[in-house]
Amino acid sequence: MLIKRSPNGRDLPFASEITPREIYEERRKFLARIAAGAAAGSALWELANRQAFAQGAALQKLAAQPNPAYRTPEQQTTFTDATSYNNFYEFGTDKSDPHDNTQTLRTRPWTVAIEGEVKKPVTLDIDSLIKLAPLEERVYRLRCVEGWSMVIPWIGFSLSNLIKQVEPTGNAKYVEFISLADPRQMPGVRSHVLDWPYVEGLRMDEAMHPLALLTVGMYGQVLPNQNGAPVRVVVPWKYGFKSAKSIVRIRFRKDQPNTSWMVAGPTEYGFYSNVNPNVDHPRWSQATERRIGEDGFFQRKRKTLMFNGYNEVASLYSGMDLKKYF
Ligand SMILES: Nc1nc2c(c(=O)[nH]1)N[C@H]1C(S)=C(S)[C@@H](COP(=O)(O)O)O[C@H]1N2
Ligand SMILES: [Mo]
Repeated sequence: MLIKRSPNGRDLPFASEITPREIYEERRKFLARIAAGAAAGSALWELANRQAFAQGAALQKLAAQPNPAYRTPEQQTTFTDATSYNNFYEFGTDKSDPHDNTQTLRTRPWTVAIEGEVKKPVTLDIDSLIKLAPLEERVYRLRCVEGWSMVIPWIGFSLSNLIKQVEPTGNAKYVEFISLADPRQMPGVRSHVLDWPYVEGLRMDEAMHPLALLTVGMYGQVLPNQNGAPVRVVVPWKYGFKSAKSIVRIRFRKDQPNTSWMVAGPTEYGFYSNVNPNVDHPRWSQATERRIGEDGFFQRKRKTLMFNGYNEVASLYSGMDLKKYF
């Protein structure tokens, strides 16, 4: 795959990603015909499948009611940017790797085990999980600790809907999110950049906050693989790495989980990781950010906002020294 680099080093979208929908539909029909015929299972089938994925084969539509409480006047990031500039280390560490490599991720069948300090532990099939509560569209900013941000129309429902159903015990003080770690589907898992599986976590009251979104789609469609299909969390007041992708296990615990990023760099990544312009990363400032899509010579630097602008979460941290609990 030829990747053109823009002068600032950011990958430009492939022309093929802006293929009109009719053309994807044709390609899909073509693929279905191949699948039905002798080519199925052959190298040709594999090749066609890979190519269709890389060219942005149409994703299944997902209906969701826009929730007016979670809108923003800011311009939304384009679908192309949101699906070609990603972090998903299970597929490689370059921003283009998730786009290029996640076609090997199999999102059906998929189950999520809900376990630990709950009265009703359960293993849910993804298709029943999606039906636990009405799907909403919520436009959230997501800011990466690296200093860039996007504005994305996510689809999902408050994680609290799921938590209430499994009835946490009095011992449940934290929730741990565990991503799939299958080296056959995820080539990056063979490298040692992080301790696999990818583990993230929230304090119970954070997880219960209505903003914390159990996410199954974006832009009116199911989640693209590179964005963490079939289910991830989005915690918009925290740095992006708290929003674990492709989750297979949600565990309720007494003690604070050891998250992958804390293990990788304890002085750089704390458990809370709230977006905070007053607490710099040891190697760079967190005072400003660049909005993906605004790149270019005259790119404007945006001021990073406390809690990424989601001030309604401030009361969760009253009395806490957020420099100490970074
Ligand atoms: N399992 C897993 N989840 C992950 C990551 C990852 O490498 N593996 N990267 C995180 C980081 S650093 C960011 S910024 C966001 C990016 O989400 P997006 O690609 O959908 O914008 O996903 C987060 N979730
Ligand atoms: Mo990130």
